[in-house]
Amino acid sequence: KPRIFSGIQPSGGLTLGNYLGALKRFVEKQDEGIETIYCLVDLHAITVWQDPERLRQQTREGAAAFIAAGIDPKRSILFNQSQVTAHAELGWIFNCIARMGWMSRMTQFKDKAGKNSENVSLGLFAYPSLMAADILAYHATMVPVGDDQKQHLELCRDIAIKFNNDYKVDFFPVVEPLIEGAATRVMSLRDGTKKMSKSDPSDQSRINLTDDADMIAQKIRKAKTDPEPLPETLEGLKDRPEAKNLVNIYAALAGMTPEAVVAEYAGAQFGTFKPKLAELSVAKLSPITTEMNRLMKDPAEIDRILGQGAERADAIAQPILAQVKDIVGMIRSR
Ligand code: AQP
Repeated sequence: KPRIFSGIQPSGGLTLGNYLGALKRFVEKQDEGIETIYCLVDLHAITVWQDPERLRQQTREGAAAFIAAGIDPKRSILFNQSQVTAHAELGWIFNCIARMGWMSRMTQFKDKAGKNSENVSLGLFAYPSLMAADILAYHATMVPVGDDQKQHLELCRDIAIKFNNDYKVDFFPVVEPLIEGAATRVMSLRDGTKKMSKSDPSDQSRINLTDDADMIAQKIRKAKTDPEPLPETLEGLKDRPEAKNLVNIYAALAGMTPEAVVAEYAGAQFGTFKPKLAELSVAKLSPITTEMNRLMKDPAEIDRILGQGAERADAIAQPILAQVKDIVGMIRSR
């Protein structure tokens, strides 16, 4: 039976990139009736130092965003990672399966560590092996993510295969990334070659799910573009990363293909297209923002939902972890 797992880091407020690349698709998968498990990955978030009070706040805000976007905590399992200890335990076992060389080839690690790799946390290096544990602790086979996570999911496969080979078992399934839709990589509004990111120092580079209508309109108006009008066909967006990004965002929000957006706006100037994009963004995002704000008024209720989700997640992960311990040769006598 197919089972979906995915997560988002509560390392900041969620962006339009997280929404289109991940959250919106989490909801679609839930609504298709597939078993869905979604997680605020707080253990991953602390691979970079987080202020404790803000981490709590961002985890609740993330949960509120999931629910406001359409995740139903009855139909999906929604929880924060640290409440289910199987993640950390299996993560350790995978640290002993994964190879240093595999990890050193991860582009996200190289990007985040920059020139300072001696001084980043050991956790940041091991990030992908914990991510493999997140998924495989549930024997999940499908993982909806943005394009930036493709390499980590290939590594997750490598870990599953090596575990199965090392212990001569057929235990962990092969995981399939679900990277689909018009906005698998939403780019920065200031630089069409950089990913839109929570941690970009410029707030103008991203749309946050907490931005109000005026802020969204202002950021889109100021978004970097070139002076050319929109082309007749997609081919004409080649080498125009900023223009292409805005078209892709429009397509994903409207539920259209990028081809259809270009066909509709062929020859239009950005002076015409940007207000339309702003209008569409506000129409799609402001109901989510309003609902998030309402949910955030009752943090105890959010914590209760996360706790219940964690119990359900634990019930799936514990038996799988117990089997892993048996396979590896660990005594379980209590
Ligand atoms: N720009 C993006 N376009 C499409 N999808 C994206 N995702 C992130 N940015 C984009 C997808 O969102 C999910 C959760 O990401 P994450 O929070 O675990 O970490 P991240 O990818 O590192 O996100 P950020 O925003 O860039 O955070 P920081 O700056 O803290 O690292 C993933 O499925 C991801 O693909």
